[in-house]
Amino acid sequence: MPPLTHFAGRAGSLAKALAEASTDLLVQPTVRVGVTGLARSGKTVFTTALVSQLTGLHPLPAFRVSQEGRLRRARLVPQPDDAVPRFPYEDHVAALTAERRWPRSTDRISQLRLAVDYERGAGWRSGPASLMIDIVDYPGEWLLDLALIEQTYEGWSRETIAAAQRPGRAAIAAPWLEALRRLDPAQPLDEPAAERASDAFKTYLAALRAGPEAVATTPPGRFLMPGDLAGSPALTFAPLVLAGPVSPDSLGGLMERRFEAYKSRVVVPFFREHFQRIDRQIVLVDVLAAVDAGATALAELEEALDRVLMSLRIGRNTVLSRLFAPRADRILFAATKADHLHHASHDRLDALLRLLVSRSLRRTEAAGARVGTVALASVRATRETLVHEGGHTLQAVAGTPEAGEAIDGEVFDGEAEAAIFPGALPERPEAVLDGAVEPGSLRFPRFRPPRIAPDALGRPGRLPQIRLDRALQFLIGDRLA
Ligand SMILES: Nc1nc2c(ncn2[C@@H]2O[C@H](COP(=O)(O)OP(=O)(O)O)[C@@H](O)[C@H]2O)c(=O)[nH]1
Ligand SMILES: [Mg+2]
Repeated sequence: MPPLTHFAGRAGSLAKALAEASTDLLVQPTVRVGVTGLARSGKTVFTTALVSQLTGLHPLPAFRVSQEGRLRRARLVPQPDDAVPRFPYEDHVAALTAERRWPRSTDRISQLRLAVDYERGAGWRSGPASLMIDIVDYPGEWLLDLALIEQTYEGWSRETIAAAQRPGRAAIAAPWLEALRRLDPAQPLDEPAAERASDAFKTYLAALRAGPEAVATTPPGRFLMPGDLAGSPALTFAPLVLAGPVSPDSLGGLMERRFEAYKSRVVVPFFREHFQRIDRQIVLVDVLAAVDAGATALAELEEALDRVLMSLRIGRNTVLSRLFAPRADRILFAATKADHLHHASHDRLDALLRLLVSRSLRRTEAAGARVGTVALASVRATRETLVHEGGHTLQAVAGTPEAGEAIDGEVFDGEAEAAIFPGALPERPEAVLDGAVEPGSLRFPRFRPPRIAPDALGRPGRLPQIRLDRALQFLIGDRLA
């Protein structure tokens, strides 16, 4: 009997081994890359540029698989998730190359799948291989909502109203706070009153974003970036001044129910279905815009980074970490639009972002994932040049300012080129946070995308970029080794 048992045991494990080997063949190696950042940080341009560089097999020196000549083919294939809109790559790349205009902005999640064939690096497993890269572009505003999950309606109301009373916000918040005073949470449930309260709150949030803080960090994220929920009752709520428990058929009761529904129907599904499945995350940050806007905007940007890091590396012992432990093991923060600066300042821009992120890492006690920073331009709209001004030679950038852009009183027509000295970032990044850069002293006109010469076959040539190759190496280099 013993031999038979023994044999049966072996057969069982052999069958299991075979089953595992065959599922390995069926399951494609896949990496899910999340692209996020607040509105206008450069997500659409980054995703378009990334796909264009890979599918065009353009040389990317710091991206090892490309540098070593091991990249064979990259093509777009149907994405696995039917419920998520596809990222309209073809429209965006045509806008950039054929029309020389930036892609139109979008406010929702979208996705693409790239199938990459490559040659493995030297070693025992060398030979052809393939990797599916799923790219998910989603608004960074939605990450702000993670903070809501553990909050009650009462706590959220109190905190949001208190934040509106910060000294710098007085003027901006006044109309909303005034409207709040006229609302009684105990008043009978009344839909038009709920709508008015919610509209006044949304107007306040929009004014915050348009004001000197420039960066939006006050949740709910969908109020700033509604996606396909625009106009839905799920977004018709607002904080109220509460004096105690509210009855279900009062205005306060309605608001509380909507707040809870927002959490369970909007926030939780987003974190479960999208955020938690991301393997590698890039967070785009328009650092230059914040530097130029001044100290308040920089402070607000730091707060936004804290919140992003908190959602990416939720502390070990919280309720949130058990619910939403993210699996991303590499997080890259990227300062975008570096082409506005001469390359002498690119390292300074990187150093400034690194300083902001490291301060935030200390505050949030984030741990676990590898965190990197880079200063990049997904699409480089300028070239470098020198300008002579008052006996000095300055390191400048030249490009085509968008029609209507004005620099030193000159208004551009969208065709003429201009060389511009943008100003330089201080050598020590700390100096920026100490206010060494006068708000408005930097010159960052919006440039049109670059003119691209067609290649030998008449196809659109490659889009110039800055350090996009470094970003790719950090994000997925190890998966193409
Ligand atoms: N010069 C330059 N401008 C950029 C670059 N990336 C984005 N932009 C500018 O930033 C704007 C917003 O970018 P977009 O990708 O639409 O931002 P999103 O809202 O995060 O998707 C664009 O319309 C461009 O004006 C870049 O690499 N270089
Ligand atoms: Mg976009």
